[in-house]
Amino acid sequence: MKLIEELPKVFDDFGEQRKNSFITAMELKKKGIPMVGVFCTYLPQEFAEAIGAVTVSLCSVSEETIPDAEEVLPRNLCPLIKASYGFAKTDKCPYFYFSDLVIGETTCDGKKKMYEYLSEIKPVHVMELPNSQSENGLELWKRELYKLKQVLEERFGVEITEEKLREAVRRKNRERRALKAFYETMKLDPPPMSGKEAFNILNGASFRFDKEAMIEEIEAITESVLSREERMPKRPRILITGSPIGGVAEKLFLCIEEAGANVVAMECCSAAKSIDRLVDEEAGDIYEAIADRYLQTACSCMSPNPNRFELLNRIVDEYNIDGVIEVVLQACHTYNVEAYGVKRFVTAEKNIPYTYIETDYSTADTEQLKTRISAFIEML
Ligand code: BJ8
Repeated sequence: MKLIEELPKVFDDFGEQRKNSFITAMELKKKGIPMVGVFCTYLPQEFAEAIGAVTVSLCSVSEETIPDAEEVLPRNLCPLIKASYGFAKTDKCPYFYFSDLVIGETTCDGKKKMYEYLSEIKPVHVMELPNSQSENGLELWKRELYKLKQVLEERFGVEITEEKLREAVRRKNRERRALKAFYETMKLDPPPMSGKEAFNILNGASFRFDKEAMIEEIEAITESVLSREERMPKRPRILITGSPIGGVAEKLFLCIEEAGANVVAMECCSAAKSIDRLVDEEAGDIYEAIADRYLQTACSCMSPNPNRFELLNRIVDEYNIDGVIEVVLQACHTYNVEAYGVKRFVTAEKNIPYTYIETDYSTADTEQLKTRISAFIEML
């Protein structure tokens, strides 16, 4: 495998991948390739892949259209929901524009109610996600997968055979393995790149629509990162946990890195949450295997949510974490309520410092965050 010499450029390019793929999305549409817009890690992308569609995340990371969204949605709502709806409403998101179908899930209350308004603009299919990972929950989620299969087949006129589904499962697992191997390079002490660079790659990878090419690129980046002599300075090792951080990543990494710490792990949907588990490729019942894998996602919309604590436990040990920063988006009630349990687990069971910040997509609180985060990091 050829090593990449200009890694910083690759980190920057991946950071821009979301914007750069607009043109690719348009070209795919011209070729008649269906596009499925998604909002959540619970969505089993294998089904869209099995019909030859590309999936694209519609979770907005910019506050630009929040005022437009607030003409319909309440102000006191999660910025991710408002921003995503705002881009759809104003037709400013090319990925939403190109999506033939949007698939949502009944995760948090704000999101599921937002889908009702979204369906006035685009065809939307909402999957009924159970609230728990119980046997009943698994049965319900499995039924929802059969329903999804039917919806996709009817809309796109393509049959989802078991063979196609298993092929998509194998490819998606390869993708997860490649991303996980990349992510795990941050176990090195000191880490081989900054948290922001790692985040750029992970986030950007989801906007690389040619998945085979993406896997090859990620494997080459991992090799290159591992063989790199340059390392980050040795500093406290931070784990970020909580709500999705795409819309707050810029200010967050700036504050943490300026305060003199390295973000080495992210227990959020762009990182550990979405790549931690594989689907059992050998399972006799592939629907059940897919349902089980996705249902185990460690999101706070599950009650109880033991998998998040199991994942946090592993990350704290394996990445040698010195401090945990929990980031909760404004009005994200499930992460907000779960924060107490996370704090108790991190401080009492893992014996490491924890801090909590609540924020939104604006930059107005950057100075305040800097002060709070640097006080936390000083004490590590
Ligand atoms: S699996 S984290 S992508 S639901 S929209 S819950 S921030 S109030 S996005 Fe999520 Fe799926 Fe879970 Fe991941 Fe809170 Fe906002 Fe709701 Fe959110």
